[in-house]
Order: sequence, then structure tokens, then C-alpha cells
Amino acid sequence: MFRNFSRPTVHVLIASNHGLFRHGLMSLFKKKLGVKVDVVAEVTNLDSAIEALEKRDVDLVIVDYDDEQLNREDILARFVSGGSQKKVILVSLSNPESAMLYDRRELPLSQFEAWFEAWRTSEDKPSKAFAQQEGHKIRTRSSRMKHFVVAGLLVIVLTVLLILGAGQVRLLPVAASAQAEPIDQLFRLMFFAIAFLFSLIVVFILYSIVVFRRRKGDESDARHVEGNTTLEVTWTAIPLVIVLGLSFLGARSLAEVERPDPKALEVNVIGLQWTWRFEYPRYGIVSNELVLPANKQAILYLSSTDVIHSFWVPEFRVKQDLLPGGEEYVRTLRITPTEIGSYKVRCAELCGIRHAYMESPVLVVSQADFDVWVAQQTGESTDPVERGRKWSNQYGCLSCHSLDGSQLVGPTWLGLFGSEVKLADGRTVIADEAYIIESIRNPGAAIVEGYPNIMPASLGQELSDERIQDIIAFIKTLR
Ligand code: HEC
Ligand SMILES: [Cu+2]
Repeated sequence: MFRNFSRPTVHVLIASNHGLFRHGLMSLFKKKLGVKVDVVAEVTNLDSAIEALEKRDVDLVIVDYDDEQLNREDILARFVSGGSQKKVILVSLSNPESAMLYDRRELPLSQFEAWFEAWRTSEDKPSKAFAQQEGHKIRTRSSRMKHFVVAGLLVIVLTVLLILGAGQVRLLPVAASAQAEPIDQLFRLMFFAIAFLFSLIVVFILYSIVVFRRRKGDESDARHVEGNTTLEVTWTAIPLVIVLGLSFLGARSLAEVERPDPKALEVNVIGLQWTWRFEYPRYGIVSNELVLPANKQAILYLSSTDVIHSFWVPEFRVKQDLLPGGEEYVRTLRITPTEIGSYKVRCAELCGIRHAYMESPVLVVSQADFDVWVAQQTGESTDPVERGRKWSNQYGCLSCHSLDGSQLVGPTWLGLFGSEVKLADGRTVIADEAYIIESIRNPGAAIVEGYPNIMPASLGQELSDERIQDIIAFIKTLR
């Protein structure tokens, strides 16, 4: 069984530049152990050590730890990790009190005897024998596959549990804007990816800690691995592809989130310590609550009068800073609310002592309710027909169009809606909403037969869609 030590003599190679080192060692061997020691060779550098080892049969290589001239690292690298079967130890004799033995671990030299006995009575490679019997199953290809399969299954199970578990927790509040859709999609995708990556890492760590833990009595070193190019290329390439894919998806959702609607409702949002102000330039409204019609894009022009604030309505998902500094620093944010309801805008940038209280109501209402709100704010009638009559007067329409069928510069509005209109180019059209809008926005496009093309085109530029709708509502009543 003790193949190497059935022989009564231990063959030793000593590497040192100090003559005294050998003497010290020999007395150690003689004093403590009844073993015959044969110093096969005494060398002073790595090359001669290799040379000696090639020629002679050596059981144990002892390197002088305190020898500055010897390159310890080289020797260890050559004999330990270089795959040599020789047993190599380092011994320090510099100080009799603190003399040391180094064999992967530090031992006081007083334990040399015990160490030597253990080494002698175990086989040449005790650790190897142990590793062979214990680790055999790890080494074979099929058992390695088994570990991968088990760990892989655990990864899948944990990923699924995480995803299902997170479904129970409400990570995000209700999505109340069109912009929330692409953002939430991306968030879900990222969450799945993170759940998977988390499982991958944690499962492999825990699995290794449990299954490949050091068993009692196992003194063996782990297998020495010198890098694995395939693995390294793989774990660089796959994340690279994933990151590129994510940035592509990110850019796409950003474009979607910022897609402009030329008819967006304009609102100036002003942040100040510590409240919000909302201005609707089209209606001349100033408000301390943000009221938005559902399903219509609002473009917010954000600015601050003092420090940096940040406009954040979690239900809308998007967020944007408000900067002081005037015109140049105005930022925009597009929101298309989709869910009628009341929310809250809060400041998401620490802006002073009352930052936490910088909240204002955000109301998403139907278009009809929005019109009522605007009318209330501006003191205007809530009846579109009433408003239509007012606009017709204010914009001077009624100086050219009569309401009672009498003849002015332009055709009368009495019975206009739904009637057949003969045009100067010979066509006949029905006077529906589209025709009336066109007549106002672009008066030269269709001229009524028998009338001059004198209706001012500037009116069409000044009137908002809402006001034209009011005028149409008014014209509809003139039958
Ligand atoms: C300076 C006179 C003038 C003013 C002001 C004017 N229009 Fe006209 N409008 C006309 C004339 C002339 C026509 C017929 C020729 C044409 O079709 O351009 C007409 C045609 C129309 C038509 C098509 C009527 C039909 O019978 O087919 C509509 C609708 C209309 N105007 C709406 C308006 C509105 C709304 C305003 C006010 C915002 C307005 N107009 C202001 C002169 C005027
Ligand atoms: Cu703030």
C-alpha cells in the first residue's frame, strides 16, 4: 500500500543557498524521526533542481523559505501547478521559536513530526487517492451533465417562482397613459431577464456550495483551471447581444413615448418651492390642478422659477425635470392620458424643506367634462351653441353671413347644414361638418357659385378646432 515508503529511506532534494539549512534539516530529521534520510542533491536554483530531478529518484523537495536568492514563486509554480508529482514543501528555520513548515498551510515546525508521519503513512498522494474515490463521479462527463441538468432545472424553477411571485406584488401602479404601455412592456421584459439572471447566478453559487463542499478528510487541491476561451467568448458575446437588443428596444419605446401629436393640448407646467402651477395658454387659464382630457395628447412645457424640480405622476410612468433659467431651459413632456381618474403629481427631485409636500391633483376627465371645466374657469357658457353664436359675432362672421336668409356678402347660414351647395367649378356638395371646416380653414378651396372669393383666410388660422366645432353646433341649429 505505501508504495513509496516501503523503502526505509526517504530521498530528499534540498533547495537552498545556505549551508546551514541542510544541517538544520538533518538534525530535525534525526532528532525527531527514526527515518533514514538520503539527501539526493542540494541545489541553489530552479534549473539545477530540474536537472537533479530528472536524474535521481526524489520523494520530497524541501525549499528554504528564507533564501532570498531562490525564486520561491518559480519553484512552486514549476513543481506544484506545473503538474509535477513531487511533494514540495517550504521550510523556514530562520528563528527557532517561529520555525515554520509550509505545505499549502502554515504549520509550526514543532508539528513537523506529525506532518511527516501523516505524509509517510498515507500514500504518496493521499489527497489524490481521496479525490479519486470521492471526486470520481464529478469527473466523468455524464455526471457533469447530471449536475448541469439539475442546476438548470433549479434555475428554471426559481425564475418561474420569481416571476409568478412578482405578479402577486403590485410593482407598478395602474397604467393611465398611452406612454405607459411601451414602458411597462420594457419593464416586464427587463424583469424577466433579471429574474432569470438572478436565478442563474444564485442557483449555481448555492448548488456549488452545497454539492461541491469540502468533505471531511479531503485535503486535495481543486483542479487547476487555466482559463477557457470558449466559455469566455460565450459569456462576453451573449450579454453583448442581449444589451444591444435591449438598447434597440429601449430606443424604440423612447420614440414611441415621445411621438408627437400636432394637435396636442399645450400646458405650461411651472414648478416652484413648493407647489405647482398649470397654465393653459389657449384658454388663458391658470390653475393649481392639472386637468387633462382623456385620450388626447397633452404637451407639457416644464420650467421652474427657483431650483430643479421633477414632474412625476407614477400612473403616467414618464418623468421629467423642471429647470430654472428661462426660455432656453424649458423641457417638454408628452402625455396621453387613457384612464379617467384622479392622480397626483409629486416632485421627484429633492428641492428643499417642503419637497415631500409638493403635490398637486391631476384629474383625467372626459372631453365633455374638460370643456365644462374650461368654461367654468373662463366664465364661458357651457353650451357649445351659445359659444358658437358668440364666436361668430366676435370673429366677424356675421357681418358677411346672415342668420335669417337675407342676402349679405356671403351666403346665409339659414338652412346651410346638410343642404346641397352648388360650387363655382360646377360640383355639388353636401354641407356637412367636413365641408364647413374646409370652408373656414381654407376658404379658397371651394367657392360657392355666385359669390366672390373674399372670405378672409386668416380667420381659419386663428380659430381653434374647439371653436370651429362650437360654430358648427351653432350653424346646425339654423334650420
Ligand atoms: C368678408 C366676408 C366674410 C367673412 C368675414 C366670413 N365669410 Fe364665410 N364666406 C364669405 C363668402 C363671400 C363666402 C362664399 C365664397 C366661398 O365659398 O369662399 C363664404 C363662405 C363660407 C362658408 C361656406 C358657406 C356655403 O354656403 O357653402 C362657410 C361655412 C363660411 N363662409 C363660414 C364663415 C365663418 C365661420 C366665418 C367667421 C369665422 C366667416 N365665414 C367669415 C365671406 C365671409
Ligand atoms: Cu420640487
